[in-house]
Amino acid sequence: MLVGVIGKPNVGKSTFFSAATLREVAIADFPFTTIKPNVGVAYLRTQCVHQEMGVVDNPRNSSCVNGTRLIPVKLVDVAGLVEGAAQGRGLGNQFLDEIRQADALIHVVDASGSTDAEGRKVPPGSHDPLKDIEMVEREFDLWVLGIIRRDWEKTSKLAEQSAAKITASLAARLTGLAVDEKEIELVMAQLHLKPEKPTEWSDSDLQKFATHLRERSKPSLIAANKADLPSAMENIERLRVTGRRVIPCASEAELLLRRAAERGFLSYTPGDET
Ligand SMILES: Nc1nc2c(ncn2[C@@H]2O[C@H](COP(=O)(O)OP(=O)(O)OP(=O)(O)O)[C@@H](O)[C@H]2O)c(=O)[nH]1
Ligand SMILES: [Mg+2]
Repeated sequence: MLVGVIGKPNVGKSTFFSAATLREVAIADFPFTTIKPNVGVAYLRTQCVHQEMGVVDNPRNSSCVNGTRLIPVKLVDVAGLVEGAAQGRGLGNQFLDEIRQADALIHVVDASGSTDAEGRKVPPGSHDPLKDIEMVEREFDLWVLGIIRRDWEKTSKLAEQSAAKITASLAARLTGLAVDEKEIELVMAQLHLKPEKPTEWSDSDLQKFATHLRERSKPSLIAANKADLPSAMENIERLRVTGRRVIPCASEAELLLRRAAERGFLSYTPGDET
């Protein structure tokens, strides 16, 4: 299981990553601190079934600590994304290549609104994090659209003339994104796109296709970070009403707690109620 940690620059992606994996990585209050991706392992907590079933377990890929099963999840923390990245701005779409195989995404946002669209510091509450979410989703979609559009005229004509399935050629070009034929078929049905007439699909159809594919193949949640700052509260509610899955977090505090626990200064297990 691979989870990509993505978002605009300077929102706390690496802090979140470090708090989750305890890996030491570069963290600083300016954009593009991270250039090369950081990879580490975090653990998902779940109740182990061995007690309920009255058996002695012997987990191979995870561990059981006092009845809590710790399931390893690989995280990849990448460079920040800015408007125009799909066309090469900022660090461009190189980072997108690093998360193409991700099974899911954690989209970190600065819920306190204290960084502008490019990740530079601004007074807390003066930037709208919803705009950042929309920008990152748009850039991701444009990148997928770029892959679909490449030689689209030729590919769609060829598929129609030879009765070869457009689904198969789309799956071949999207395989790097961990998208399969079944997902492509489902999205086509959802959008009422005729598989036998791809030359009739409009550009707006292709755009919707890219968005739906992203939503289906890269399920994501919003980590509403910097929730410790007072200006975050109102924004978190605004983000929630958009219907997205929003989890408030304070990665800096979490990282401090985990490091203190690691050094034995206090007892803290991530996910504990208190
Ligand atoms: N108040 C507050 N600050 C935070 C929190 N998490 C991170 N920060 C600060 O935000 C700044 C940016 O943190 P990074 O983790 O480097 O951010 P990033 O998104 O990885 O940045 P880039 O790699 O440059 O894109 C640092 O000064 C962190 O200390 C938080 O929960 N609350
Ligand atoms: Mg970083």
